Amino acid sequence: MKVADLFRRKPWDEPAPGVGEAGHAPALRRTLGALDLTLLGVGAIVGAGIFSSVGQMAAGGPDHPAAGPALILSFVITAVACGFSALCYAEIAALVPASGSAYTYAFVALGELPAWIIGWDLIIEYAVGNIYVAQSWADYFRSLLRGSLGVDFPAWMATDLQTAAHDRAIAAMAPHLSTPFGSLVIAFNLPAALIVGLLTVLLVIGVRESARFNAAMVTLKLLLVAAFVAVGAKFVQPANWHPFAPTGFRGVWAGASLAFFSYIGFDAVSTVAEETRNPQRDLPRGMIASLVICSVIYIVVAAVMTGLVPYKQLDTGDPLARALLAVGMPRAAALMSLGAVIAVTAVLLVFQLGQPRILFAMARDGLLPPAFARVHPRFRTPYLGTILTGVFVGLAPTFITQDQALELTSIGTLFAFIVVAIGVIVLRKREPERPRPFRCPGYPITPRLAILSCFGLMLGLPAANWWRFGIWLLVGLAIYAGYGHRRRRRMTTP
Ligand code: ALA
Repeated sequence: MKVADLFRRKPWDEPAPGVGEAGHAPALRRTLGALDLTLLGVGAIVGAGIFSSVGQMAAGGPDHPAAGPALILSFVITAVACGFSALCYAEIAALVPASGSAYTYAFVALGELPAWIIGWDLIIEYAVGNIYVAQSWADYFRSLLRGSLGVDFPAWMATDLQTAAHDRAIAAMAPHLSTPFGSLVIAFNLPAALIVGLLTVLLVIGVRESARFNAAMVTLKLLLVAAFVAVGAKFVQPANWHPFAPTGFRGVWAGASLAFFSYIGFDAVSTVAEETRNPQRDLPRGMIASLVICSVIYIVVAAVMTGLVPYKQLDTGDPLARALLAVGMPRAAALMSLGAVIAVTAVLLVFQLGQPRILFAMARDGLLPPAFARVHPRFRTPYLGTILTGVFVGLAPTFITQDQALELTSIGTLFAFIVVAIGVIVLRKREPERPRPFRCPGYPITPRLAILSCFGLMLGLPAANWWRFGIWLLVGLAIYAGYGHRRRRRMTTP
């Protein structure tokens, strides 16, 4: 293995490989515009973070201090950090409007090995992140069933093996886990598998159809968030905002790091570059607009939520509903469970959409098996990658706990954001003349601030995130040495 090979860069004007070759359909179908992209961004962003983890951010947890009402400030800090990154993404996505998002940008700017590392890392953001999101969906779905129909979905069909084994170990009897088959530990997350299965079918059928479904989900979730703000604002007690930052800056920073999860998603817009009619104009628009819209929503929701009840009461998985219940609005509270199911459905959809497109780009470059680069002859979607991602994300909640999935997601995404900002700086130096349809304002300060702020947020994450991430990268490097590097397509450096 020659060192120069590891840093061989992807040529700029290389025709999309596989196009027209046997076994490949012509190309993905270009049907999306700026509005579709903005809605896909909002679809991916507003989800489990604001409907659920936001409570623990405010109230604190075993491994992080409470942000308290200063959660509002945490959301502002993270919005600014993501803003720097979004501007970097916008520049590089318009410059390299190809499927694959940060993977492709790293290949063009830095070379094969960094690209592989980022491609592997993006699996954490998309597929592993969606394992967490699918489990959250199952939880909200069960509480919606309980709250609206009084039906209890059996716990043993909506859990994972590790949690089930743990529950049995600490309780001689774990009645909620007993099955019609006796005391067997049967743990499977059926709701998670079903929703992922349904979305996979939709995604195979078409990107246009998927974008329409997403638009409907986004409209509904925005209406429900607006309902929370409109109803909640009437009951805000400014006294609840004191003390504003109960654990000082430490709490605000930990809150900002955890809030990062809620912002993940604007970057997912870049994965549909090859399905966008005018990617150089619309990718920057979609990413920046979705981030701005969601930042405003988050800051307002955090202000209302922490104004409704003392922050310690928010230590729950459904803080928006809990806050409305506390002020005597049970109907509005029940609507929040519906809002969570709808919001999280869209998040699942967009990340299930993005992952196969990254695998598609990697397979097209020969770093992954060619099956991932197959395009369906009629639907013009990367169907095999979509189905494999669906099977992986649908079944993984049986083996991986929610915490384990969550602990990888934010750190992996922050790492990708850092590499994108580095890519912007490197390409400005290496290719200064190349026309840039979108130029990151404030260059070179903005990408540097993106790197610094993302690294700062990484430092604020609990330690378990770091070692899990290290192990993930080592496994990825082993696969690269054993498969990707040997099988990659021959390419010439530009
Ligand atoms: N931002 C997405 C969410 O909060 C991942 O669910």
